[in-house]
Amino acid sequence: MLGKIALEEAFALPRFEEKTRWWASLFSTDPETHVKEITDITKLRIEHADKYGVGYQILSYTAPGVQDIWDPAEAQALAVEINDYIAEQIQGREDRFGAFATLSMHNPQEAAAELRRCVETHGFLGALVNDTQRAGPDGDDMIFYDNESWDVFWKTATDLDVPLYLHPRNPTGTIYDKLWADRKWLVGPPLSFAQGVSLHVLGMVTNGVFDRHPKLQIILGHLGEHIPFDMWRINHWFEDRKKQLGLAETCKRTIREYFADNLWITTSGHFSTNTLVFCMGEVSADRILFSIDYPFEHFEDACEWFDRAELNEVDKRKIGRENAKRLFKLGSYKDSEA
Ligand code: GRE
Repeated sequence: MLGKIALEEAFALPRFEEKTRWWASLFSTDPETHVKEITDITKLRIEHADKYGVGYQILSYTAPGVQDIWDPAEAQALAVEINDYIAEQIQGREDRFGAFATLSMHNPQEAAAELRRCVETHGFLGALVNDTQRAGPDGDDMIFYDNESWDVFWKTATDLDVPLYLHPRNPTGTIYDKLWADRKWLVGPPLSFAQGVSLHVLGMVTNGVFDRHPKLQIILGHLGEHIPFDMWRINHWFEDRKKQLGLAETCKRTIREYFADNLWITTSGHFSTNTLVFCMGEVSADRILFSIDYPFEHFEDACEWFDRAELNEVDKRKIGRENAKRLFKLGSYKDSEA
């Protein structure tokens, strides 16, 4: 399929080359290529995209990014630097690239103001945040965005009518020491990423964020960070026990309704037709978006898998680009019929 749209596509600042190389050494089979790919913005990405039929990419700053910085002033300065950098890099290539804002999530008002600046002055299409914000004197605290102090931020996102991509980050500090240090191979894609994001987003569901902000749109990668698999069980527990659990007050709709109205999932880093078809059954093809997870994954693997997957053509077009055009209002996106 030509003209696919992809939206979990990472870049890094060239000045952090050493850090990028270290991260790549943990996760990549070819760290040198990874460093080149993640710091390139428009050359290699367009070559890959042309070869594999991707018309439009939404770029975001790599994990853990600003969520790893527990000093609030330093985090804010870095977010602004990243946003201005990527805006400049993709200028003139708006036919092929959009961007998500990078945000320091220490302070809801400040995060809201930076989101507004990025959308209004840079034309960004939303934000991507790497799970909880590290905070506190030694970075061991975690800020979740599921309590009422974040309402000002979620209101800004809905006023601006842009989605937020809730991306994982690696476990750190005490949580790492207690849960993961003795089983470190489970950090990242095998388990910890999905566990972190699913906890956070189900916290948003049960703490009433979507009831207070019914128009809010949140995107989850990796085919929904394990939640679709547990949909029946979560629904069963919440609905049968809502009153008993005291949940009826804060969580007025069913988990399936939040998925139909507020949540999207992408195929980033999860190229299994079996799992995709299963997710289509649980959340419907109307809420699934193609993505790659470049350069942690390859265009070739994602695109050849998707193009060959045995899906009906209507669903394939929805997942490959039409849903993204609808969510991001890419009406003028020219490659759509290419
Ligand atoms: C990511 O998307 O940020 C990521 C990593 C490390 C491994 C896989 C992955 O940071 O998708």
